[in-house]
Amino acid sequence: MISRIDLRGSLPGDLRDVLPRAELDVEAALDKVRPICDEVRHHGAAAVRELTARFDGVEIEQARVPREALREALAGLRPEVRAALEEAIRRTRLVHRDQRRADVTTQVVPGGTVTERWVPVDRVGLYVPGGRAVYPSSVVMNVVPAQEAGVASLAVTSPAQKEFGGLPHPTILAACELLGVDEVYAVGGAQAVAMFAYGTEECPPATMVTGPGNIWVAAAKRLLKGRIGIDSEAGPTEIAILADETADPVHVAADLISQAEHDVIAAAVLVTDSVELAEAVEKELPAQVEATKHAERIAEALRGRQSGIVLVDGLDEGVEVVNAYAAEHLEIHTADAAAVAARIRNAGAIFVGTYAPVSLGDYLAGSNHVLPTGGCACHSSGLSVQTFLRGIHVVDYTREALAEAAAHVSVLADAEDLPAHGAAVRARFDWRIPS
Ligand code: HSO
Ligand code: ZN
Repeated sequence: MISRIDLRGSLPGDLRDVLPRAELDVEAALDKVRPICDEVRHHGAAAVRELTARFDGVEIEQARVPREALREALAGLRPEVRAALEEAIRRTRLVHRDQRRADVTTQVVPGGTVTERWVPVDRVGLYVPGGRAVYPSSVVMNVVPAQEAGVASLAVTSPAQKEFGGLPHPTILAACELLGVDEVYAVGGAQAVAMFAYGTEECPPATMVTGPGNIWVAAAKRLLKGRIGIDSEAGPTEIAILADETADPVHVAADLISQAEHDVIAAAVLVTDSVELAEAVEKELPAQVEATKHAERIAEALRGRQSGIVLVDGLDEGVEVVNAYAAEHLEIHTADAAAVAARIRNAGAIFVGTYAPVSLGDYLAGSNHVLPTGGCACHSSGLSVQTFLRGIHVVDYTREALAEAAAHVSVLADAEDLPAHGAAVRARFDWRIPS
């Protein structure tokens, strides 16, 4: 059900070549997405409606979800789902509130200061996937950091669903209402990103678009990046587990399965130095898969070449492998899990020990679940308050402080053959400072 990759002996030079990984060809989708974005750019709301009819098979009169529909969705939400969402919001808010940053002023010289001022972007469009994946939890993970960053204008969009009368899934609407987001659109795919990027008669343009989506959403984000800020192009979800002989194969199998549940191209990777554990997990997987609801999807994900059990000689090699893999989620199931976790440099999020499964992080740990995939964890972080802030340097120098720097500025300007730069400083001092 899952392949084995035996790296015992010696580790290859470039580990990334031998480790399992899903490939998502966003580049190939760009050509399809370009005309869609152009239509929205030139024909606004009418194009959004037409594209929604074409791609989602839903005729909508307007993209904006009426306020009343949000209230009704919350009223119709099962009480236990409401309670769970409220607790998820509370915990996520706790963590993200602590991410807020104070402005920092550095006195560089007497009379010369630089302040880094953290300013939220003006308006954010949050994409929430629809279709097979109904993720109210992703509404929480996107909205909370934006709110805690102080973003003044927040809009959510999610695909129109035929079965819900052209509105997004009611649980998504209910989550928006719980979070106090009243600007919601029933638009999905590339046209949703374009709607936020260019604006339409119905929807003012946004400065930034965040949130996970399918390949068309990722392609539109790549295409329109620059005009809008984006977070990351979230690819299929990944779980890596680093485990030794102390790990419980039942837990390991259950956690691999939990993320394989997302998609047939989701990745589940176990890295271990214990052949006994590998064998026990190989035995455990089919039994657990068979008993679960989405058995076929999960089996396909586990069989796919993006998933596998990687055998290594020891924990040191295991750490090296998972650092090279840079998983979106990394679980550590080893004797001293916290010590091993401290040695991890590349991961979207690290889950330490038996009682911190990824599923906890998906909903209720307080951490964010919008995380870098496809190895991007070696250079990027997950969604946070920081995603929505810009650090603006505010430079404030007195006459004396500038005078003191003027000669150095002139020398460097001349060294770059940009003498007018030096002159701009000297102009304030009757040109008297020599260059
Ligand atoms: N594991 C997904 C997030 C998610 N799981 C949402 C369940 N719902 C990507 O981090
Ligand atoms: Zn998940």
